Amino acid sequence: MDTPPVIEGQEPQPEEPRRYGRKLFLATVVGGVSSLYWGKAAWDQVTGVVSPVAGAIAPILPTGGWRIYTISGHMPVFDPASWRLRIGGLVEQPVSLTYDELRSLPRAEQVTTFHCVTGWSVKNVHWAGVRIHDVLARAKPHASGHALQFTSMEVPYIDYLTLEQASLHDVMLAYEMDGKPLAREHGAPVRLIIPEMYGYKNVKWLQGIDVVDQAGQGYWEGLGYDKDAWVGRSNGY
Ligand SMILES: Nc1nc2c(c(=O)[nH]1)N[C@H]1C(S)=C(S)[C@@H](COP(=O)(O)O)O[C@H]1N2
Ligand SMILES: [Mo]
Repeated sequence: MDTPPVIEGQEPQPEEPRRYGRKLFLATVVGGVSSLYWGKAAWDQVTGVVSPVAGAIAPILPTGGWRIYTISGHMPVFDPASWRLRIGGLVEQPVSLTYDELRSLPRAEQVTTFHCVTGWSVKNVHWAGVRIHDVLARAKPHASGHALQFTSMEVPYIDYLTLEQASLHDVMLAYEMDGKPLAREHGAPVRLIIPEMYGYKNVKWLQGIDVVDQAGQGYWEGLGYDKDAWVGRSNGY
């Protein structure tokens, strides 16, 4: 993910509700997997220099230091009428939450730093959302469950946390970022946040959580990244 990427332009797709001046698809070091960057007019001016010096110029860009990633090149669309967060797997009572039901669970807030394994970070991100135990409570996980599988609407992006990891005090299912509903590019309507681990564990566009007996292999882990993505301790970074 840290080789200077190839930049290709792509016209905005007609069904996209939000228009950007341009989309830049950046092929990553992992063949065939693309990362998506975009921004408004500013990107056009920096096209060509963005990849080698992205870290240096990031603070002046409208993305506020974030780089937007998608494995598919197409961001899932959140439809409040049909979206559900499904809780299943090794549970007594599978649960399906609407967006309003999710929002009605106890609200948690935190300010934490977000780290991508490729070396960029965004400090002091203000998140609001729900704690995982509040989401799992109604489903009543079986004692045989030791891990959680997080499934994105962006197929086939999944990742896992052990129950122990998932119960760290600042693990969150975030539906707001910096005082606003989570934007589509950041994983609307809800994403996993685990500040102790690199970004690839922070699944965007969440649609399901399954209680499983043990943590399996997440999307990036299948491509060689560490299963336990502890910031500062994993992948030699
Ligand atoms: N569904 C999905 N979730 C994802 C990714 C992705 O490509 N698809 N990329 C991961 C990686 S590697 C990082 S660093 C963060 C980036 O978050 P951002 O796109 O909001 O900046 O999202 C993570 N979650
Ligand atoms: Mo990342």
